Amino acid sequence: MATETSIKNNTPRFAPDEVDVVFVLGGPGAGKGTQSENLVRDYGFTHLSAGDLLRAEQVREGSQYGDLIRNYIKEGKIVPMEITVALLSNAMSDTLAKRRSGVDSDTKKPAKPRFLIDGFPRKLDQAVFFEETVAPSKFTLFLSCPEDVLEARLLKRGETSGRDDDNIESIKKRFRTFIDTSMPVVDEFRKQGKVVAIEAVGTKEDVYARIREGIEAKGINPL
Ligand code: UP5
Ligand code: MG
Repeated sequence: MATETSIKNNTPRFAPDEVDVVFVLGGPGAGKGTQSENLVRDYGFTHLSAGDLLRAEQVREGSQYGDLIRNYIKEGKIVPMEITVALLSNAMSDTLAKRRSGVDSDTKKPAKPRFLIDGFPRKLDQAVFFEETVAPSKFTLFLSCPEDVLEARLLKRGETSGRDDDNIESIKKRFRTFIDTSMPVVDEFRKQGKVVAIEAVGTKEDVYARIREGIEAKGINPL
């Protein structure tokens, strides 16, 4: 199990035989959150959205990072990884502790805990750091979708979402950051043969059917 020493020694906090970690990447609005919900239901994943964790930290009373996170998200910039990795790593640890203590024992779970890490890593150094210190990934589920489709989805969601970054100025900045900074992560994992790439256009159901086929080919079976 995890200790500070193990992190310093660059030994991952969670070993690959202990957990299955799948990164979910794709442009803003690609459907990472939507499809993750399906995967939780059918495959027993625990879904950890880096963006959701950051938004929760932003409004957490007593957080020293509230203003910083708010500004980064509005500008579509990537929050310093120490913050995000700590949130993700602690959420994984909490999930495993709950599982051990038998809370939630009525929900069906896979024998080996499965995590969907949604919207992370967004930068190459984050990918390296996470895999070295938290857990190596099994593969990355990459949802690809053209920008005009993404823009339409996000503007529509922006009518009701209340998200500070669902406005056209922030959306354009998020697109830029995704292309310049996050796509290299996908390209690197592709080189390693660790990407399941899915065309994320069409209905939510169509996209999900493609995802199921892709992940089952990688050995993730339904419950
Ligand atoms: N929708 C989904 N699929 C559809 C389909 N097939 N057909 C029609 N509509 C579809 O979906 C978006 C909208 O599209 C919804 O209304 C949905 O119904 C519809 P959603 O599933 O929410 O897409 P998702 O990919 O999750 O979009 P999201 O906006 O969450 O993606 P982002 O990557 O922009 O947002 P995230 O929350 O991950 O990050 C926000 C910000 O946090 C980043 O810009 C960054 O500033 C910061 N951040 C970090 O700094 N570090 C991190 O590690 C993570 C985030
Ligand atoms: Mg999301």
